Amino acid sequence: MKLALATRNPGKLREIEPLFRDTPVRLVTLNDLGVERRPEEERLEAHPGFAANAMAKARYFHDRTGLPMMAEDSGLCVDALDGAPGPRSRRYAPPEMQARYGEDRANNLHLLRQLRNVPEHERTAHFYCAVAVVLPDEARVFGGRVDGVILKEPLGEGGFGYDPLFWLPERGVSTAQLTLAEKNEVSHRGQAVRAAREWLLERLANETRSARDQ
Ligand code: ITT
Repeated sequence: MKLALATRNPGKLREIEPLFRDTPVRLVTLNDLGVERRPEEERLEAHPGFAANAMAKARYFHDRTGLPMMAEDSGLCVDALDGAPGPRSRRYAPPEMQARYGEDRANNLHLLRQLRNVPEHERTAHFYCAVAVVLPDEARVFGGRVDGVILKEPLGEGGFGYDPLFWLPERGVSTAQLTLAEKNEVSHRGQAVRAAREWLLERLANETRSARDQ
């Protein structure tokens, strides 16, 4: 089965691809398919919730390609900021800052500034990920969440986005200090993608069984 992955974020691609290795699902990316970026794509993520954004992206690219499509919307929710940046995580820092420092670094700097007077015990946060799968006859959304604490300075070189600021108390590391496989074991994305994968594999197994029984 061919499944297209509707993301233009290389960090997400790196994490999702290994989760489909050794399965009958063959992942193809928007790049592989030559799906060029259009300005209207920015408006797909205007909903207030992760699930609605993920579904909007999956439906949009399903309509554009005609292929089974998986999309995800994810972000960081900080308790002391009433859940911000949330679904606006990629566009959190002001555009001038993003132009000057690059997206991820600007967002991290901006977050540290917003939390500068917040003590350690109030810096709790979570990453959330919604994964939407759109097939010709059915659409589903799956969720995943990981809890942590926002550090006062960046730590680690791996991952992407806010990983250098996201501390996992049980493991005693930031998510930027985990290998790809370790991050997938615990992360919001790992959980949501595995749930989507199990559902797809179950569907495939049922289809094979009913084709055999006919
Ligand atoms: P696509 O829509 O093309 O998939 P995007 O980068 O626009 O890619 P989102 O709108 O879902 O994706 O934004 C996700 C942002 O949330 C991402 O840019 C990071 O800043 C943050 N984020 C999500 N998951 C993360 C993770 O595992 N580690 C660190 N930061 C993460």
